[in-house]
Amino acid sequence: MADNIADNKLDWFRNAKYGLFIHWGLYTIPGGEWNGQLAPHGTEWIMKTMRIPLKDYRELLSRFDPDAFDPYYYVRRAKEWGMKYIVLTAKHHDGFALFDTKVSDYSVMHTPYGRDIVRQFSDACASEGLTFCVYYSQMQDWEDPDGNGNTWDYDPACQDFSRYFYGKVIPQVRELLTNYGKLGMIWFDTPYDMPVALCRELAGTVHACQPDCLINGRIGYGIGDFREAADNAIPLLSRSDPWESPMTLNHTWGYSRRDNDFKSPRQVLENLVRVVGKGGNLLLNVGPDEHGMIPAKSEEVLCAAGEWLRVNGESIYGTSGVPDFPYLIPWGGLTYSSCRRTLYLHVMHYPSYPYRLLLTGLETPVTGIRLLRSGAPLQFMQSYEPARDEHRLYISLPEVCPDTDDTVLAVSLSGPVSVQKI
Ligand code: JFZ
Repeated sequence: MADNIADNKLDWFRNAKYGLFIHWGLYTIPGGEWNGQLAPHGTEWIMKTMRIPLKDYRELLSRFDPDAFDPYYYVRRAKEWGMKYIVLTAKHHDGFALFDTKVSDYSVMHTPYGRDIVRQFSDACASEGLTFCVYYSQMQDWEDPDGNGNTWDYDPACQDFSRYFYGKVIPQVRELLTNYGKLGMIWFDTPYDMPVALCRELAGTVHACQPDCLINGRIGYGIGDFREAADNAIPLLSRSDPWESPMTLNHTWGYSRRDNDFKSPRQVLENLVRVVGKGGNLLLNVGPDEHGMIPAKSEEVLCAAGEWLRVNGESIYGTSGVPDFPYLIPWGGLTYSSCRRTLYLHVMHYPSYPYRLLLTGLETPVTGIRLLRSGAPLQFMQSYEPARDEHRLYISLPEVCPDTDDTVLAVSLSGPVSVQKI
């Protein structure tokens, strides 16, 4: 697996491993409920899923006033949690802009709050040394008569998408790439059946404004700088090209008054190890509430996962995809650093007596194994049985599990990792 060998433009992304996604907009205010009815899914889709007339949805402008919002709180917490970049929804599918756009009055500047939220995050990230990125929905726009998706206020037959594309998308993307400093990435979404020529033109606009600004895979047709996995999805096989998996903490991107089914810290770590072990980045979401605050449960989970990362970050940062082992790993997952010639075993299901772990398929000779947290050396036995063509590594573990969420063993190798193919 290529380990962080990448052209300069992608280096920061490959090394980041972990980012904070922020879904925030007018949909935050209803939080998944409208006139006593619950939105069927995705609170940020409430206008479409409940076919809310634009004249009613626009009323939310007068209620957008996040009195407790502090951008530095978000950026400092993201750093504490081990995240290296932030992706903020500058404009989601409802068409509402969190920035001071001159293209449309459908923005945060026309609310009681009246301040540029993209600007505040951009400044805070620059000040705190985090990479700032923006999400932009380039096809769906349920406010604009020529945007895709609002079939209950507008007649699709009368829509002229190119009028929307050249009248709103290109000018707003230029505003984002011109007025908010260096962006790490622009995160496009749901290209649907957008003509490939327009996707290429959009990419050209990004490159013309900021050549080093990455474009995610959802610009469409493989034009992006890296592949975007489906929501909450992890590829089966490891990949050497850069990719990212966007994930929710509960079941919705936008804030929800009802959905309290949050992933545990352990589930977050399992996903992080699986994604990083296959060569990807995990982009994990929070949906601020109407006061501009991070939901308490989100903070609790991300804080606990961040504690683990503070101690075990060596097994995540500076690693790359692990070659696919011949058997599923029943006790956890693997990450690998070629520059440190170290394979990290993430033990999430700790063995009972006799406290012995087995890894099958590793061909590279092992020179030593230690508990990452304490550095304590561990006894191990490595063997190869020709008759069964089987490489086995047995490791003796302490009786008391050092870390119930994920105990990391650092396996030092005599050379580049080599895995048996069966
Ligand atoms: C999209 C948005 O519709 C959603 O609101 C959220 O912003 C999410 C991050 O992105 O949802 C998608 C887009 C693509 C897939 C699934 C959901 N997909 O490719 O399976």
